[in-house]
Amino acid sequence: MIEQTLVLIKPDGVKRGLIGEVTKRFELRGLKIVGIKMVRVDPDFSKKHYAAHIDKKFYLGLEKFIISGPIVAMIIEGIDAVEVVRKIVGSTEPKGADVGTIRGDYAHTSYGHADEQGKAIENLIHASGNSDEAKQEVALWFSIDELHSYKLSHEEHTL
Ligand code: IDP
Ligand code: MG
Repeated sequence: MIEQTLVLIKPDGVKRGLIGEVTKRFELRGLKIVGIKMVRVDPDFSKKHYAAHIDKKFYLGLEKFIISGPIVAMIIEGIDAVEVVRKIVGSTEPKGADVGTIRGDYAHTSYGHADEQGKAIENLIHASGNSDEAKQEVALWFSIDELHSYKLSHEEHTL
């Protein structure tokens, strides 16, 4: 199934200069970036995006983190893109994330360290967790006219 999913390069990823490294990984896998922009999130928008986490003990730290600098938001399209993108991104805690994933290659912080400091876990990337979340998040972050329809060269060559 061809799906669209939301990926955010969080403020830590932008500050680390990882925009190119992250987008490269999706592009080399053959996935298509159909929308991309740099944005600064405010507390109200954070509450919309992280609505499912508002009551969690780490929410305030998460909001502080997500509004702390510009974010690169992109919509990625491809076959089962939600699942494939989550695999490329790796598990939530960088310490335990598999080497070869973005979180496992470029970060190493732990839940324990984040909790000790009263901070959100800084894990470079957000990616929609499932198909329903992806549909909601694509609509929240991008308007129809910000999404583009085109063929990658490998799609043209297989026609
Ligand atoms: P995900 O980003 O892998 O989907 P979620 O459970 O949806 O993980 O959590 C959203 C974000 O909240 C995480 O990426 C991380 O930045 C932060 N977070 C999640 N759980 C904790 C925690 O226990 N302590 C601190 N921050 C957390
Ligand atoms: Mg999530």
